Amino acid sequence: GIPVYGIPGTNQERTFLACKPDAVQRGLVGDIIQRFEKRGYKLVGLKMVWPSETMAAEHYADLKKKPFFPGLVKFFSSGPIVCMCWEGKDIIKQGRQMLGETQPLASKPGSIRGDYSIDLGRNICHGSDSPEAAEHELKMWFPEGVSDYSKSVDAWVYE
Ligand code: IDP
Ligand code: MG
Repeated sequence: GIPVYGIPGTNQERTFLACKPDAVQRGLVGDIIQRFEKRGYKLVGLKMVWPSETMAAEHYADLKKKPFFPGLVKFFSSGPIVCMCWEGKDIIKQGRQMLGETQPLASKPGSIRGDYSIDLGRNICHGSDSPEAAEHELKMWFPEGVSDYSKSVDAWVYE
């Protein structure tokens, strides 16, 4: 089979997206999943996890030196998150665009953050920002792997 992080640059590119604790609390999980499903992307991994502070700190390791890091780790481990692995053409970049900007107030209506959030520290979703990040995050959150399967509808999504 292919690696958990897929094959970047192909229709089997994969990314790690997560509904953060605020999205779970606010009942936004179904909507977030539906946006990617409806667009034609393939859900290949899905589970709920309550991150420990250690996992949260590892997930955001690149932000360790930022003043908001302790608050971020506390928030990310404050309740369960929904971990997702999505597959499809250009999914890493498209996923980020569908999320919106890091700052919800700068996010366009129609994006997830633009439609459902206001404050930076409550921006409801996470998405890998590069192929390297996707590989690291998918290995970290899906050590057991994801589901490799084909969908016959793909012939109606891809030309
Ligand atoms: P991203 O989630 O759009 O990739 P990052 O820069 O990787 O943004 O930051 C991770 C998360 O940390 C953001 O989604 C946001 O919730 C939080 N964050 C980023 N910058 C700040 C800040 O200046 N103050 C408070 N929280 C921040
Ligand atoms: Mg980031």
